[in-house]
Amino acid sequence: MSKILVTSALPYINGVPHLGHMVGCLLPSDTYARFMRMMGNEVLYICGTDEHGTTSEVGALKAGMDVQAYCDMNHARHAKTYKDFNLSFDFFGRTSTEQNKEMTYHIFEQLDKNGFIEEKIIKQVYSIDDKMFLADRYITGTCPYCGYEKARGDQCENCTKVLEPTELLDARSSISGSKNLEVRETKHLFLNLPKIEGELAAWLKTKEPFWPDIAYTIAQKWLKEGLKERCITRDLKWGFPVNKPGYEDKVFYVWFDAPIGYIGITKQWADENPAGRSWKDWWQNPQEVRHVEFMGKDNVPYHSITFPATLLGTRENWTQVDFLKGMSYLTYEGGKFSKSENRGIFAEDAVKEFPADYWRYWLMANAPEGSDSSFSWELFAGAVNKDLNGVLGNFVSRVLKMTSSKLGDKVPEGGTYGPEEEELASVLQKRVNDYIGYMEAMEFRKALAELRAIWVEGNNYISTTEPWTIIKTDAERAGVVLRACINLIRIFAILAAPIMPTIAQSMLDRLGMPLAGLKDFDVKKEMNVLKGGEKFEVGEVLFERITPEKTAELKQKYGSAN
Ligand code: B3M
Ligand code: ZN
Repeated sequence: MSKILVTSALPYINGVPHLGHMVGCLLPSDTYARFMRMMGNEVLYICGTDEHGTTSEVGALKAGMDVQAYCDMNHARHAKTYKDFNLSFDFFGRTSTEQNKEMTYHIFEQLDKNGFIEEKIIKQVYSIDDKMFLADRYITGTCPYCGYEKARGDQCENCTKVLEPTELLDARSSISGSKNLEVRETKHLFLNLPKIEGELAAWLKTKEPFWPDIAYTIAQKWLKEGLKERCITRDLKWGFPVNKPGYEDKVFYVWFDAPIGYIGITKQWADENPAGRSWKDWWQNPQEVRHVEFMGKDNVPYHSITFPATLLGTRENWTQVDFLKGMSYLTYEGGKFSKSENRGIFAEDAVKEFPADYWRYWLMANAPEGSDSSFSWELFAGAVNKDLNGVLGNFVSRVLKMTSSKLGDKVPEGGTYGPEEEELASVLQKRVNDYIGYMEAMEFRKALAELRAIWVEGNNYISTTEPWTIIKTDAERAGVVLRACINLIRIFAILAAPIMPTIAQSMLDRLGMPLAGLKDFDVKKEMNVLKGGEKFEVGEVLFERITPEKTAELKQKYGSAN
């Protein structure tokens, strides 16, 4: 048994998670955590809301709320959505806690002591009316290159040019609209990344054979371009006040304390559940812990460069990321999800339309692993109707209904498996091994294709053995076939459990069987778990079909691509 620490990028508190966020880190991490538990490992799965930064201040301002109250409200909203999606976090915490503050202070002090912190004076735009320095993206103005009037201070969305906020014409605060702006000098702290670059590159090299391309290439690109010093403080009120004399009125930059949040949240988990739990067993135990992280590709640089460098600079024995699964983006009908333009389905609405497992299946089967993938209502309805309802659901109801009507509500007894069942077990064993291999490697699209192929084998078996025909002449043989099929229902449930936990449970409940593990999964043995005589229930249909009318209605309701 190994200790596996699973983390997923910590979602920003002010954002409303859409399907892209779900599939970009949350669902893959949950699937992996569930799978690794079923493989008999000791798993700790940690997540939480990322709460600091200007966006929280601005969000609270717009909502007319105090920032803390705004974060409390949104934290609860995130937690509910993830619960509805059945994410099996061991703990869902927050980055704004005392525990994280303590951890952030400690790490900063170590970095400072070891000479990795520099002081610099920089120029920033100050809004006199807002009484605050403005982050680059909170300055709006006319792009000097293309004339676009709503260019942001960091980049023009229209011509994609990267800008300095001082280049904007007719610049104004995005918060109040005030043009009463001036450039002021301000003193900040920087993390000296160039100083640790060599050490970081050597560390990264040890990951090369294991990390998926998407993460490794991004990290290498950053190193190749050469690292720059990174400002880790901000002139804001919402955040952890900097624990260094002369910086009391500044806070740490959100990207400094957010990844430390994984550790702070683990400490919160240990503090709130003191029975033998220690955060150090997970975070200061690199020899025994394998740390696997999941995130969208935009977050990869922070987790492969900045945060590992931060931990290296402390000169302490931290658990670093061992495997970084970077994901591409999911688009909505080929375009961007946008709350403000009312386009795309967001997670909290998704579970109101269909059970979470429908989404979990579709999203994982179409996970944007190598490149971006696109959600469309037709594709979604197609998968629910064909794969879930047509292949899996049909198999389950056909087998249970037929057995019940022809032979009664008990698993058929008598007779023994013959060559057909031997053959089925060996075909399935190969597929199961592949499925488990893909899940271990976090190649989710391939894993789900294999899972579906396993269900198809069940359908092929019942079509070729035709128990409905042989029952007329050989009831015992028909009973053997149906017993094999009922055992397959249990096997299919166990295999599907990391992806569709509720459906899996419902399948097992019909058979009165508990969930079992996946370690050393032996199909032949598993096909003999239900020996005959056990009571079962036919139950309701597992999946509802989605009609073309419903599909059209959903498209209308959630918008189509622009
Ligand atoms: N909150 C960005 C995001 O949600 C950021 C991740 C933090 S991980 C420590 O995509
Ligand atoms: Zn422009």
